[in-house]
Amino acid sequence: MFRVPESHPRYKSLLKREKIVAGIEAGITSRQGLIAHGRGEAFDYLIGERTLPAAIKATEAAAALLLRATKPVISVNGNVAALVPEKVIELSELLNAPLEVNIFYWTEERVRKITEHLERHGATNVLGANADARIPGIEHARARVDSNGIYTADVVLTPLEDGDRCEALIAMGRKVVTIDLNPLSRTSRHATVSIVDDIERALDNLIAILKAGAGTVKLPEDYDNTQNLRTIIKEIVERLKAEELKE
Ligand code: PTJ
Repeated sequence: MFRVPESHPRYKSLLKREKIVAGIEAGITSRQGLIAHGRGEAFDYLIGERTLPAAIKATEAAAALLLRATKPVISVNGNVAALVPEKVIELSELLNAPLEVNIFYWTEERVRKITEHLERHGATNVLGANADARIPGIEHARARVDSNGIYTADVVLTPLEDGDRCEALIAMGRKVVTIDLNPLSRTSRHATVSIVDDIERALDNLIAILKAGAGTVKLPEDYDNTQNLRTIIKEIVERLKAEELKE
């Protein structure tokens, strides 16, 4: 990896880029993953590269939903595997939930490489290589899921998702938690709980909330995803207006 000096004002952001590039070189991340990452970066710039108050509320709701789940599953794609392997493994241990490799730009080789990458980082329960079931209503490879994993899960965490699988899972009666910096994406709008935050920050917060034992949000009584997304958009607009005033 290109060595980014820690003193660089954009150190964290540049390091994430390096992880995505390394993921591509290792055959884990798709080349399209670079474009997806760039879109995420652009939203993060508007957000101010910090966790918005409404995103904390969403993260607490996600923690409540995942803790209440009888069979939670964490979906992992090429970007997630490159950026936060240790964090998804820690989350999977805290929730006793399997990781399932589920990718849009599917190749058998990439599924194997992502699985091995997660196992090298210590994961012991990685599904996806023997995807033997199909999510109805999806024509692309994301439909391929494990009958012991996403197919029979009650709550699925799908970070950095590309849209229609979230809708299809909801149509199957599943609850979906997503992490997506774009509050306007189809995934964000259709999920049960959308955390509009960078994956690294969101997982750090989620893990801290789970370790602390509880959040303040008790789903489903006091959580409304659409309302939370509206608040997120207001918080972004307020930040942009405040920036406008600075010289
Ligand atoms: O590994 P594969 O084959 O499954 O492909 C993965 C990608 C991400 C390439 C694929 O799912 C895709 O094309 O996704 P999209 O449609 O670009 O959507 C990804 C979403 O993730 C976008 O809305 C981005 O804003 C968001 N995003 C990107 N980077 C981050 C992010 N959200 C949170 N944290 C990030 N670091």
